[in-house]
Amino acid sequence: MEPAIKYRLIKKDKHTGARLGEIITPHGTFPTPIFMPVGTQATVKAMSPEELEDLGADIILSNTYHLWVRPGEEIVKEAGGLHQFMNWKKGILTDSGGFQVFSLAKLRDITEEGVHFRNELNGAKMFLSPEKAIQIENDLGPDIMMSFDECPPYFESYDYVKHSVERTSRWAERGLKAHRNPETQGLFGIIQGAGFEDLRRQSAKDLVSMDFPGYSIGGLSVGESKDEMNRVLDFTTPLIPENKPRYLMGVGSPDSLIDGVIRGVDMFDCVLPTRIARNGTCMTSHGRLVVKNAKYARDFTPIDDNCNCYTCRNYTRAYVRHLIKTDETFGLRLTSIHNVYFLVHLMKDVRQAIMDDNLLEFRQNFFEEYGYGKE
Ligand code: PRF
Ligand code: ZN
Repeated sequence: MEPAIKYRLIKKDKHTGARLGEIITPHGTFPTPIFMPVGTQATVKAMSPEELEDLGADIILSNTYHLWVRPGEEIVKEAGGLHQFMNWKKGILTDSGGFQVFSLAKLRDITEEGVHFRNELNGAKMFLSPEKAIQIENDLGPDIMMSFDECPPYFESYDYVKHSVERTSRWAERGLKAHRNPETQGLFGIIQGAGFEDLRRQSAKDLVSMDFPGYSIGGLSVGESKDEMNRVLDFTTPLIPENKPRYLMGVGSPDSLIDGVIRGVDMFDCVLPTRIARNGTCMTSHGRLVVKNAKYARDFTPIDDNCNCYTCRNYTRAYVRHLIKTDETFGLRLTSIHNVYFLVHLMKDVRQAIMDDNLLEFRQNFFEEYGYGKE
């Protein structure tokens, strides 16, 4: 059997753990390291698929949990799958719903079988298990699907995290057995273990023995410091076989992307660029810019003088500020396009820096210009 997802390693950085590669999916071949914008409800908020494609996005993330609750996976399946339903022709990855249930549902009960919880919309009782999550992901039809895992709070006890990691391994095995489309959809295993090195090692060993086509690193960016996240990445990415892609889940601040790449991460996703865009905050090469501020009322320059996105090529800070201040939806579109372009192109620059053997110098310059360390 030909696996649905393949990774090709193109170059290893001599000075850091960074790698240049490509990930081959049924909807195209994409360069890594890569940033994936988030389209939770089968739409990257405020943006059309054409806008996403024009700015260079290659693969987006969507959510099993949300699409299961509304409109229901059977409707998406009937539409011809998620690509067809939302008119997106490039890559799609879905998260399994585990993390969303843990972070959204207030009343939940975790058992060996799965997770019982109440639907936030109408209070109805719901149950998600490894088999159910895989069935939904098979029906949605993304190129890459996630195993059903538990993401324990970062500062849980060693004993709790140990039991949780062991259960996540059993859930991964059950998911693998339930997966019906391994030739068209690649299923990734998710490494957990909070900040405990031996538990991360155990989790990786269990999952690697199941031979997934890719591995995610979960349980990070959940309240721990950046130094702490980097410490965990330092010992976790080397546990993943070199010929498989490594995906750091839910991470998208520019500094964490660069520091993740340096530690060998190939894929990232985050709601950050689209979320902050909707309250008028832009990421720029000179740091964050709150375009709503009064000081931009008469500023007829683009959001970022180094940016070539649709927004920066055509509109000024003063105009975008006006739209955001008056709650015009076009304003949200313009800031969202800019922020997603910014991260997609940051990764392009990072890939070029790996190619040119100057990633550490790139990091130094970027951090200085962005203002990291000055806050
Ligand atoms: N597990 C899953 N999805 C996730 C996470 C996780 O640990 C995280 C943690 N940052 C984000 N999304 N399934
Ligand atoms: Zn721009």
